Formats: sequence, C-alpha cells, structure tokens
Amino acid sequence: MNKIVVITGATSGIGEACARKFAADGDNIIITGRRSERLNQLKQQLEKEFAIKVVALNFDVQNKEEVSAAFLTLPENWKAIDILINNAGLALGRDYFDEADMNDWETMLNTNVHGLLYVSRAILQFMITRKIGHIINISSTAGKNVYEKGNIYCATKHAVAAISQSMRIDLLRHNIKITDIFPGAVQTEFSNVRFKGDDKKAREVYEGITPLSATDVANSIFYCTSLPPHVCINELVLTCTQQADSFYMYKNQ
Ligand code: NDP
Ligand code: 8X3
Repeated sequence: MNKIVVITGATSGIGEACARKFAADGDNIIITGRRSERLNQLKQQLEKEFAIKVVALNFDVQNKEEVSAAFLTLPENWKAIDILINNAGLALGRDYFDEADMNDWETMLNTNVHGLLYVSRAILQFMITRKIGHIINISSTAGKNVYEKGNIYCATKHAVAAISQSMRIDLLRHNIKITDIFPGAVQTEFSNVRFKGDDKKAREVYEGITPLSATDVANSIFYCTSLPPHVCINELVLTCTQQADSFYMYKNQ
C-alpha cells in the first residue's frame, strides 16, 4: 500500500497485469513501454479506477541514454522507488541456430539483457540512497533449460538468471532484495511477437492446455513483494499444471 512501483513493459501481458495488481493495492506506479498510446490509456484507466497516481514513461529499454534520462527527470517525490519489476522483453523467431536471423538475436540481447541492466542501474541509485528496495527480474523456464530452436532467447533468460544471482550477492550490503521469476507458458502477446504476427502459430502454442494467465504471474509477483522486510524469495518457478518444464507439457488429446 502506497509504495512506488516501476513496471517495465506495461503496455501488455504480464507487465500490464502487474500494473493493475499494484494499482488495486493502492500503490503509485511508474509504467513504461514503447507504445505511448497504450501507456497513456492505461494511466488514465488506473488513475480513475483506483485513485492512485501513475507516471507513464515512453522509451525503448535498448537505448541507454533514453533510459537514464527518463528516470533522472522524474520529480523528486517519485524517486523513492520501492519496487522495480524488470519485465520488458521478447522472443523473436524460433529457428535453428544456423538459420536464425542475427538481427533478431541482437534485438533479444539488447532488450532482455542490456535493457534490464540499463533500467536496473538507473533505479538502483535511488534504492541505494534509501537503503531499501526490491527488484523483480522476469526470467523464464527458458532460463532453466535450453530447448531446440530456442537458442538466443534461452541464452538471454539464462543471462537474466545469472545477473539476478550476481545482483543478489553484490547488493546485499545495500539491503536490496532480488527475486527472479521463471514462468512457463503464459498466454499474452508474447507468441504473436515471437512469430511476427502469425496469430495461428501463436495460438497453437497454448492449444490443449490451460496456460498461465498474465494475472496468475502478477499475483505471484505481488506475493513475493508482500513478505516482511527480512524475508526474500530468491527464485520462483511457476508453470501451469500441464507443464513441468521447457520440455514436458501434457496437452489434451
Ligand atoms: P508481451 O509481448 O505481452 O509484453 C511484452 C512487453 O515488453 C510489452 O509491454 C512491450 O512493450 C515491452 N517491450 C518489449 N520490447 C521493449 C523495448 N525494446 N523497450 C521497452 N519495452 C519493450 O509479453 P509477456 O507479457 O508475456 O512478456 C513479459 C516478460 O515475460 C518478457 O520478459 C518475457 O520474456 C517473459 N516471459 C514470458 C512468458 C510467456 O510465455 N508469455 C514466459 C516466461 C517469461 P512495447 O511493445 O509497448 O514497448
Ligand atoms: C517464454 C516461455 O517456453 O516460450 O519464456 O520459452 S517459452
């Protein structure tokens, strides 16, 4: 209640569900994304429905200068950030290593890895000054196991796992919690983006299962942030009941 929460990638899916969840709790939120129209619509909706304050910051996480400028120019009272949810990310393509588009690889690395680093560094300075903070990084079951044609997406999510571990160790002295979330299949725009608008292919990913919803993941993230100050969930792996890991999924016949 009445925390300040930053959520990257709040224009759809897990990020948008987190924005709704924390807003419903009475928290003031900073939402980010590239699609400014969606961001502004969400800001208006949440301010009206929950009587909270929302700042919408429109930038591409791949751009270090834009990221840094966006947070430095926040009004002073918005710099007392309690929680950062590093959610913005994407997969592009599902192809063999030797056939994949290298531009897709660069975009995934720049977004999922560099973007998370830029945002984290921009916000950490505020948390360190206050000696309090909680960073939630969104990895994936793809950050636990590498699957066929998952190559660089899986690599970025393994990187998020390693970065989370190193942040947890190095930030101990600043009293900052780091939680890494590893969701399995969640039905969002993720697969539409991955398959570049081939919505049939995107739908097939979730056929025969009841996948996680974005709200399921947001509720779990919220739980991790609701524990007492001395308790930190370091890692949380979360799948739908029909999925065991990246390899095993039981589809209805
Ligand atoms: P969505 O496609 O629904 O949402 C992705 C969000 O990331 C959007 O708000 C998008 O905003 C933002 N984003 C993407 N690229 C950039 C960028 N360069 N700069 C700023 N924002 C960006 O997917 P999900 O909600 O499913 O994905 C959220 C996170 O969860 C990702 O990190 C994903 O890897 C991870 N994940 C997803 C799973 C799934 O099955 N869906 C499972 C495990 C992890 P905009 O386009 O407006 O910039
Ligand atoms: C998204 C889940 O299985 O497509 O991170 O890698 S998966």
